[in-house]
Amino acid sequence: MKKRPLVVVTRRLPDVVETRMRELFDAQLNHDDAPMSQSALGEALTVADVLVPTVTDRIDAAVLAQAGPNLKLIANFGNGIDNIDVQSALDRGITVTNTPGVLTEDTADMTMGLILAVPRRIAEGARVVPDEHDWTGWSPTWMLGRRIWGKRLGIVGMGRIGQAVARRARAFGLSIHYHNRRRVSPHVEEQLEATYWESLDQMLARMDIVSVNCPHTPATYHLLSARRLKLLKKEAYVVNTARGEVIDELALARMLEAGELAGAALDVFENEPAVNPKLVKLARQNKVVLLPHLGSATIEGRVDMGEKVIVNIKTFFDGHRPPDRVLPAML
Ligand code: 8YV
Repeated sequence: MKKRPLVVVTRRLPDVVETRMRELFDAQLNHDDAPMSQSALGEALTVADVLVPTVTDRIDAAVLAQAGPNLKLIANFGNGIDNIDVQSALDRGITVTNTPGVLTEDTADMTMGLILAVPRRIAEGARVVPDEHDWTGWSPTWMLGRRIWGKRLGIVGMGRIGQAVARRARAFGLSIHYHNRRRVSPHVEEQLEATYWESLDQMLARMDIVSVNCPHTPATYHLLSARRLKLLKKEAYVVNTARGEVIDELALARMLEAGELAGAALDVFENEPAVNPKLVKLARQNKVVLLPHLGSATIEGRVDMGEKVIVNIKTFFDGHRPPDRVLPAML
């Protein structure tokens, strides 16, 4: 009988996923879910055939240098691969896979929630009834927000998630604008009634709401730099469910503090789990809504992600190309 691959999983996964992994592989699971240190990751790589990391693991060149001869596959539990030095892995002959597609709709739902949250003061309003005993009742001029319908939404990154956000946003009466490395097909543009902006700078200057939906790569690091953020209208809102690194977080916090933007709703941060204290203060003042990286946090989504990881490992060890290989062109 063929030896079962030793699969090291760095974090706790949904029960059904772990059970299936135990059935198929020699699975080394993380029962107490404590994040692994860099040295623990390095040690795991010396023995593993497969590593299953998550966004909380930094699989950098130093960790990869400790990889033993058996390590053939890094099957990331997650879509984003910025937690892995993929080039170093590929140079060592290690295949890398991710979990695209299965978290698109959940992340787009959360993005839509955040698009509504700040202008319509949802998080702020939700605190009034339970926390403040002095709600004296409805008033025509109390807690007024801003209308969503008829506003311009600028999507930065029109991939799967960006398009899923656009589909939802159209139903809310937003007009769809986007910037992307490559223009999407005329068919998709037509379906979404989306306007393409080749110049990100020009788009930013004209939007009411900007949603970041691109991956974090060397090319998108601080894509929304201090200079670009300054191009936004004072009445604009910024939403980010992609990666914190795409926005210069400090510059954004400073502008919000100075009242140079209407608000922001962020699900991701530059140095997770640390969040810029200025943003935390602004959240207490109800100028921003901050979520703890919940974009894909549904039971269904996490089970589907686990299923993808399993299929990637299984096909790889059955001698096939795993369906979600990360290719150099994607970096
Ligand atoms: C996941 C994500 O929670 O898949 C991604 O890229 O950002 C998240 O939704 C995380 O990556 C799991 O590793």
